[in-house]
Amino acid sequence: MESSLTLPIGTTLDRFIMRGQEEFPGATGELSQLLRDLALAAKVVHREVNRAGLAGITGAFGAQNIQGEEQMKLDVAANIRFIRALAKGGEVCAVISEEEENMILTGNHHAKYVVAIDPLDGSSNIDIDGPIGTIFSVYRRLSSPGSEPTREDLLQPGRKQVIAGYILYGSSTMLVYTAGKGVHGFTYEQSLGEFFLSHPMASLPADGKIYSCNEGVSNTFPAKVNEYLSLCKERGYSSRYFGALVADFHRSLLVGGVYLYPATAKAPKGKLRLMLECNALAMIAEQSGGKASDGTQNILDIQPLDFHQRVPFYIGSKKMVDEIESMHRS
Ligand code: AHM
Ligand code: MG
Repeated sequence: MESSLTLPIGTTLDRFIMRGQEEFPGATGELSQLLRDLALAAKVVHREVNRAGLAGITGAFGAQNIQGEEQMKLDVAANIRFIRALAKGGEVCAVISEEEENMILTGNHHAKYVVAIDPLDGSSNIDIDGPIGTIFSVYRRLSSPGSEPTREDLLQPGRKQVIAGYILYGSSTMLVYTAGKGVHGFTYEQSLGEFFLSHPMASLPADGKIYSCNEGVSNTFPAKVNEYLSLCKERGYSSRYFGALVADFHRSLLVGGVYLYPATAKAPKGKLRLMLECNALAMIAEQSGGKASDGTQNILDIQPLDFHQRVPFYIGSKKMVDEIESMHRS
């Protein structure tokens, strides 16, 4: 048996992307470069997350985002890092971000791609050293390269994503993405400064025994959702909730389960943003055997009308999401 001292070092994200590119004759390498730009920004944010307490970047920034939510210093720092990386990389002509009201034009009018990003999700975990994440979606623009990008370039259903992914800053930092051919996870090796392939062709279990939601506000959930939660309890399922979507979803990806954020009294349309949080995870779920729904339809089929549009969100093991949908129908 091979000693752990001599195990091969593994496949870096860069090498994996290059191999993937070779499968598409005629590929120009722009998407590969875009992914590398995101990975570079992820490394910088990883560093900032890890020393946040020392570098004085925990706590509130002192301003609110356009939804009136308090911005944390790390929210603002991550937003700058990712947008700068995408603008400098040159492959993206426009970006929308949870932290920005309007579309940001990068100045690269000749670029073919647009990006929707939540630079730092689960902000309330920053100051307690809990897991947080970055969520991103890449689309091919609809307008002609060379012209000024339009709102419609971004307002595309999740089905049109060419790449979707997330970065989880947890007990280790992981980058998970799909380009439509399965889902692959990479773990960050800090001392080498590289993401290494650790979860090739991840498969989200078809069924699970964990449900994940903010039960503290369940008295304002729709009755059908509470019926489902009662069923989970009758079956002896476990409840787990980080309060950070990426971390809660990542658990489902690895061991199965369902995450629920229905409409509540405080968030009558749901809390999570279709374009900035839900679509990317929905594509990853589908590509790994899972499913995402708003209770009545597949998240990926919803035509967005607004960059910051919210939806009720159910995601995870297919059987569990199907059951939630059928309870909504009944
Ligand atoms: P944020 O984008 O302001 O961080 O909010 C999104 C987060 C999700 O990551 C998480 O699942 C959810 O909000 C938690 O909300 P709540 O505190 O209402 O349970
Ligand atoms: Mg968010």
